[in-house]
Amino acid sequence: MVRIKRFWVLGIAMVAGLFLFAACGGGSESTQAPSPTSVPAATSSPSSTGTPSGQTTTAETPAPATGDEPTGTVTGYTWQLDTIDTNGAKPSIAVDGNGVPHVAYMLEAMPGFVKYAIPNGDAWDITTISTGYFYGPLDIQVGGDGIPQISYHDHDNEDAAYAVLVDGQWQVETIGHPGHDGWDNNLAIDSSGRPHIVSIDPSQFGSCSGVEYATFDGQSWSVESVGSGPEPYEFGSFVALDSKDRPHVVWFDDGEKDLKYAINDGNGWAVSTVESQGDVGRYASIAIDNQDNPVISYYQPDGDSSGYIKFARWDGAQWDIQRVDKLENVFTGFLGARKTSSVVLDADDNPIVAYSDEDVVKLAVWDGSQWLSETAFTSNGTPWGQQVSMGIDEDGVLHLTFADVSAKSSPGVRGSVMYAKGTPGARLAVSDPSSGETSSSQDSGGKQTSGSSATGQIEPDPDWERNLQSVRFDPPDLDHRF
Ligand SMILES: [Ca+2]
Ligand SMILES: [Ca+2]
Repeated sequence: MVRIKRFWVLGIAMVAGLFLFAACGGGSESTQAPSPTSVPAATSSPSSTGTPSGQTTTAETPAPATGDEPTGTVTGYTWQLDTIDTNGAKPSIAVDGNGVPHVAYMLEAMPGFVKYAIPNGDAWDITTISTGYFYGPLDIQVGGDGIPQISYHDHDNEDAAYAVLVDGQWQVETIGHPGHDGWDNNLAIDSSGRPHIVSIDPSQFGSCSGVEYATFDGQSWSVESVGSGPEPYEFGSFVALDSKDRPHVVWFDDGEKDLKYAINDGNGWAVSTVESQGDVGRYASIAIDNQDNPVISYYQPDGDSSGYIKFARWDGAQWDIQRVDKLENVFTGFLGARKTSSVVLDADDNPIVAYSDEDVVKLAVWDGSQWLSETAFTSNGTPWGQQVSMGIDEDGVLHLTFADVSAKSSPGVRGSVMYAKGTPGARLAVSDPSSGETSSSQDSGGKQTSGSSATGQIEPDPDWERNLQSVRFDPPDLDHRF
């Protein structure tokens, strides 16, 4: 009966959505870019590490020593693959200050679960945090205090949910707020150890609120609209905090088919457009560099099942946008792609992007002048979940989690939750960027095999443009709100 009721509710929501545009006033003024004002002080000096430009160039990589077999891969990473759990979906990962990966994953079922895993020797310690009817993506982060926190959508309570590990016990609470909200959850932890959660109060359930932002002051939660206007779930939302704890938020504007960005400098949200040409900006991931400037990876469909992974970097004055790679086997929709890419920055602020479709999990590394891309894992008949989450530790080791999908039907997908560790090492010489090279890397999991490697010579983007809209940042210092 619960199942019948749920689908009935979904049906009502879909009908309600037809009237939403008018109900919300049909306006999208709140998504207009703010008037150009000052450039953030923190970005006045450009990165010294080679800001990505819109053009690709050939690396001047020395040839391998004569007579030696090249070791390593194009990107230089050696991979170890491990299965965390054979029943789960939509995992997320965070790496603590000791380089230990913390993984959260879920099952979208009635009942489903949210679980937490950390390595213990050669195995994983797995804890069930909550059981019920939940939807992903969820997110996990670890604060500077080493405490893991998780956020997700509680479909029973129709709210965002939050869990934190306190004295060895998980404490779970829902973040009560009007609307069937808390979808497409993403979490950041500030310098005080407090959570900042961005999620969608979706138009499918009649809301005009769209992207919502929740904070906790130690006593209670506050939830506010970022100013997106009405948005559906399915395309993700992502938040990162800079060194001043200012939240930077990205999402896909489904009405305009644009990639949107917002920052709150303490005086409210300033919303602007990162890229607007064509249908662009789904499943965005954001990170903040050492200059407090945002970098974003995202997806641009190019047909029903293919599209580009793109990358945008705020260089202090404008967004530099370029293509990273192309995915050929993307399945979209309610049971399809979600967090298709994940971006991190290395110690030199060079971006590293992991991304996935149903066939491959790939990695692209910006080496200062070009993207080096490589297939880390290829599916062996069971499709990948097209969702990857990545962290980087202080040694530059990459920690990835993703899942395969052995069953795909409502209410959700399920399969095996994987963990991959990428240890940096020697990069292969890049002799001819236009032709792919093949190499192999370790495959400790035995289930999937590593595949081809190539430099990232992606055809020029005909839609490429520099978005000259300034973003209102300006505060010399942000008073911490806590
Ligand atoms: Ca609610
Ligand atoms: Ca709400």
